[in-house]
Amino acid sequence: MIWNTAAETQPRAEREALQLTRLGDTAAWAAERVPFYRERLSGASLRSLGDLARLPFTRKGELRAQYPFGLFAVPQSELARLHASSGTKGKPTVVGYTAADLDVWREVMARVMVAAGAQAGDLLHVAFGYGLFTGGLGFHQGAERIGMTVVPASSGNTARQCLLLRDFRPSGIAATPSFALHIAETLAEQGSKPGQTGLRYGMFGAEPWSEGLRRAIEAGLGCRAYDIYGLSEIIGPGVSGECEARQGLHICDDHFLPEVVDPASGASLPPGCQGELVLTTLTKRAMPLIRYRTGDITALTLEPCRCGRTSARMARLIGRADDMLIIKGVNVYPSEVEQALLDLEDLVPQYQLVVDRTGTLARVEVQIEPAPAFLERYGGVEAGGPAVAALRERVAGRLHAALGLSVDVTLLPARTLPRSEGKAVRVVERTEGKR
Ligand code: DLL
Repeated sequence: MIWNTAAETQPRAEREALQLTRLGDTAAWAAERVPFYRERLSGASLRSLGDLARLPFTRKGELRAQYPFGLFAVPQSELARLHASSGTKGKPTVVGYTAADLDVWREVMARVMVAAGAQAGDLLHVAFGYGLFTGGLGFHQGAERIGMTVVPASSGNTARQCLLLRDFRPSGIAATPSFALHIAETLAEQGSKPGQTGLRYGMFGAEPWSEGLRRAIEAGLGCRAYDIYGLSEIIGPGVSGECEARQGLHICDDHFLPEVVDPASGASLPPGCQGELVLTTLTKRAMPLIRYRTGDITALTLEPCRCGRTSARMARLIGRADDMLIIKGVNVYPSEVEQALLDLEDLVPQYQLVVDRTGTLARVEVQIEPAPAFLERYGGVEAGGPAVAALRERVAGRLHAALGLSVDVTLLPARTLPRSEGKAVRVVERTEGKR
């Protein structure tokens, strides 16, 4: 199903003409109303979409420097809503929406949710956090626009989430993939079989997740899992999402213009090349952003999709440029470790990477938990024994083959790794003397 056929299947040439007109309007709007952009855009001529590459980037640090309201293009009285990014360091990045911006957000959410199978009349369980984080309210408003029945469960309280899922029997669920997995694990512990909740589709995002995790969630919840991407600075969830084909995420590119650049040099990269996603808002009024460096690593394609949508698509993210670890000179994204591990039967699909930079060379320890069936068969990990040692070897061998890197592997007792109720923390730094 397609939510907005006219917009989503618009021929590419028409789409690009619309993008150019909207880009000109956005640049003029920003230059006129935001001092930060006035100088940067002075003398800019936007005769073709290619001219965009000559404009300066906008970076996260510059947004922080304008805290809280310095980048707004409308007075506070014209703002309908504020949200803030979930960053953990220092002050949050504040974003604002006019009433018209909220309408755009509902529209793009409706598109990505319908692409994942959402329909009017369905019951939707929203287990993203509600509040300044854009996840909960973003899905909530999209669901209302479609005409769904929303259960605003928010995040946390996993036992209660399981109770609601069993008793209300929603058609869809929206959550971070790590929280969805935690819910699936808890349902299994309570004796529910996958499929018993009646879920048909799940919409997951807000953090990187691998195909292996997708399979684990689908097996655990008995539903099809779809990837939805977005970031607060641009709008929240709804920038892009997968359709039935699940061959990349369709970008709502009549509202957000994508580019991919080399993260080091900033040079534009052609379709198919992996690099940093840069987004320009085309319709946002409260906080237009021009060439925003998302920090997210992906590749674009303009190839037609079998679903009929004509938008640019982005590949599933492998992670953020700043999540990349450099271990013994090898570049590693946590999602690559996840992908290598999740197909191993004898493990639960949970892991943590402990990075130790206290020595001269950074080391990484991969902490994992054996599956309950394995523990039952061979006893706890504390007991040691050849089966535990063999499993450790197998994991180390798999990681070496996938990453070209020797890592220390630690098997932990059941339920020791922290379970996530929002965005999972996969990488922790070991400080001296602390294990
Ligand atoms: O996480 C918005 C969102 C909510 C997206 C719910 C999808 C679902 P922020 O808190 O500003 O906004 O974090 C944005 O999260 O730059 C990516 O690094 C990461 N991210 C978001 N979606 C995905 C995804 C929300 N599908 C940051 N896959 C982004 C991988 C994702 N990473």
